Amino acid sequence: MSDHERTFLMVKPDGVQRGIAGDVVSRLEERGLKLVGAKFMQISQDLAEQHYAEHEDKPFFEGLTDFITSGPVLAMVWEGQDAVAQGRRMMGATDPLDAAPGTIRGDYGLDLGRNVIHGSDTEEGSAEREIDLFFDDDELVDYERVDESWLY
Ligand code: RTP
Ligand code: MG
Repeated sequence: MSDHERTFLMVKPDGVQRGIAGDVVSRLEERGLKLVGAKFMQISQDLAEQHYAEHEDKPFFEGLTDFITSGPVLAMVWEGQDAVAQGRRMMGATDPLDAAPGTIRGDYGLDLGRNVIHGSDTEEGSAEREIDLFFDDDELVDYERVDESWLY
């Protein structure tokens, strides 16, 4: 268990266009994760290919990078107890059809491509790699949330 673990979570272009970004932020805040970095941005082709490098040999790679660069995203770093695994639980399964109601993808996802949110997976080093790819160290903010004594 890790108290102050960090994860990279991102509202994808479909989530931004459909006005769900605020709800995603609310859910993560209410769960007790702490926002330490956020950037509303347009992902370049180069960044998309680096971000999804693990999928570069898959048949869906081109569609995936086209989609993630198709409009602005809200890239974020969240911190908290077991933040990586908690983020994945709150996102739900990759395919919204399989995602449980109550998860972000289960409640809002349209299909396998338009599944609203990206989150670092639990593989060792994934979150650190993605945080470094999207954020400089000085873009992450160190502060205490007022309810922090309840969270840890
Ligand atoms: P993400 O990386 O976006 O958070 O999603 P994930 O970990 O749940 O799923 P991953 O296996 O990493 O796949 C990345 C994204 O690629 C799309 N995908 N398409 N056509 C297909 O078979 C297929 N499989 C995956 C999904 O949009 C998934 O979010
Ligand atoms: Mg993934």
